Amino acid sequence: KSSVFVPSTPIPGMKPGTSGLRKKTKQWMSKNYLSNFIQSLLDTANKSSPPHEILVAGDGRYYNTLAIQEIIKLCVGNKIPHILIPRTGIMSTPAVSSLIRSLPNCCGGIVLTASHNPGGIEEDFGIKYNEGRGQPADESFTDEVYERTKVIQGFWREEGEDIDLNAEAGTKTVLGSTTVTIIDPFETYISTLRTSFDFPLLSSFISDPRVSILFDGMHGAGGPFASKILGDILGVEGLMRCESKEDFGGIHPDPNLSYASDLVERMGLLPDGTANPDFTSEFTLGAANDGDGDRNMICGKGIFVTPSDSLAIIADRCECIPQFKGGLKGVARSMPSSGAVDVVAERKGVECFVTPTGWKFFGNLMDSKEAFGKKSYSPFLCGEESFGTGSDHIREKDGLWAVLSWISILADANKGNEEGSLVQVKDIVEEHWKKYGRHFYCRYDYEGCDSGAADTLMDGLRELVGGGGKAAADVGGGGEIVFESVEEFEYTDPVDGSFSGKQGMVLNFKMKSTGDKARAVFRLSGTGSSGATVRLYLEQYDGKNFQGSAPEKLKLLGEEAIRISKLQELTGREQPTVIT
Ligand code: VG1
Ligand code: CO
Repeated sequence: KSSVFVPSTPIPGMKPGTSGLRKKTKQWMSKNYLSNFIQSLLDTANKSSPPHEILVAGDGRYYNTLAIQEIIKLCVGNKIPHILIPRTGIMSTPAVSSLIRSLPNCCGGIVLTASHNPGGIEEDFGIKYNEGRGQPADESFTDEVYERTKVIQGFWREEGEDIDLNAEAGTKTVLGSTTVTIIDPFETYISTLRTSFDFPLLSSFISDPRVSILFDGMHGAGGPFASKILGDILGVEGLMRCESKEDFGGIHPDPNLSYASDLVERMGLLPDGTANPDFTSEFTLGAANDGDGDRNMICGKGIFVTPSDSLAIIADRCECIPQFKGGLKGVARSMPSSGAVDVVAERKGVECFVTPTGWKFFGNLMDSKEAFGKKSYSPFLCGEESFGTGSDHIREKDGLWAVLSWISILADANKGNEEGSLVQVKDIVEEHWKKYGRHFYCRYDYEGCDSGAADTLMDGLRELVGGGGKAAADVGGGGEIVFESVEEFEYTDPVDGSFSGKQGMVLNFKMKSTGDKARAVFRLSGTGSSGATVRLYLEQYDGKNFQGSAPEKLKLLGEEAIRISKLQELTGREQPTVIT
């Protein structure tokens, strides 16, 4: 057996999106598809520094095991000295990031996941690459991979025995000039979380008989990690759907009001996120993770915490988390996320960045000092409206980290409260709104739209920039919501100067009676595997009235945005697929 060069020809459409390349599983399984992409990826990684050690892990979805076995053969063919595989082949994305960071010789990780997209032979599979600091590959890297997929002539491969993915951690197999080592998926990540949080404090709070926590793993990669950390170590009893499954039990593993409906119901909530007047939940905290364990949804008894509010509240109270004892130095949010965290940062005198969608933009800010010799923003907090929250303990969003942050906040709010009734999530959120005002927020997703129609919609909005089309857009509007302007969001990375254009169209509004600002943002999703998903993000600040349902409050704004963008005429959609 030896390494052979297998001739192949370029396959179109291998352009990674917001977070890796996502396609239908069957496409990945078609001839040379996986091999072409992996060879292009290894060639790109090889350019910066020849890969010495690579981690290969996935979220456990259908094709995970087969793909790992094939990628090993390709890595052996490419004479990569060392490959690390977690036992079972399954690791959450945050655990991957933390492990890469802990290994001095590891150049990166190939992560087999389509994250929150459904899994199975008829559904989605995907591949992401995380670089040596544990961060998602940046645009220059993924652009380079794409360029190579367009000219590839073949790939290196070496036939060999399959690796036993259930072997004990530490088991080594030598294949050609490569050593494959099975490693423990949990160890490093658990010790990272132990340095971020006060585990003894958390477990003593959890053991309080008044406290009860419900966690939904959505049958994703976060499940086994939650069982170990929340269950075995911290004593949480309410664990649901924590065994990972190849098809996520047939569900859409995206923790939001629509797709985590069981949890939402058990938390005493209606599908629009408001309290169910006929049902009081027994749970203090409810949380869910997505397919690869990097997203989180947070609910309390009868209250849903929007991800943007969750970030703002964690920022406001972060000093109760050991990681932030020294004081918060920087925060960031993706542009479509609400401005709730901006207000907290301003009051705390902490620098606040607004970045394009996707976690890769946070990494440079976190590493500004170490990797770029600039000012340090550590400890750093960041998040996205798409149920992503995290910090610089790793370089990915982290579903479990967010849950532990909320348990820390609850424990702190109940310090010294041994007998009375518990301070609940609802109390914490309402107190926050009282202090800072409320950023009402929700998102409409229109999935599976025609790509041409979606592009026309965005182009139409682009024409309104600069006020040229303002008069036209105003016709039929008026009333309480006054349309002000349209702008296109672009970003120049303050650390390395790289530029990202076309990051979303922002429509600015003002409320006539109060002068409060409102905003509607349009973006096309970069994580789908077919067609186009139009996302419409709605946000309205209210400094006085905090009560009520966000979708209800934002209905008028939504109608205005839909009218101005001509969404209905262009896409033929009467209703969004998902409101969250
Ligand atoms: C979506 C979210 C974005 C998130 C990305 C990856 O991207 O909007 O905030 O970073 O998914 O999340 P898009 O381009 O579809 O809007 V994950 O958990 O799927 O890796
Ligand atoms: Co994810």
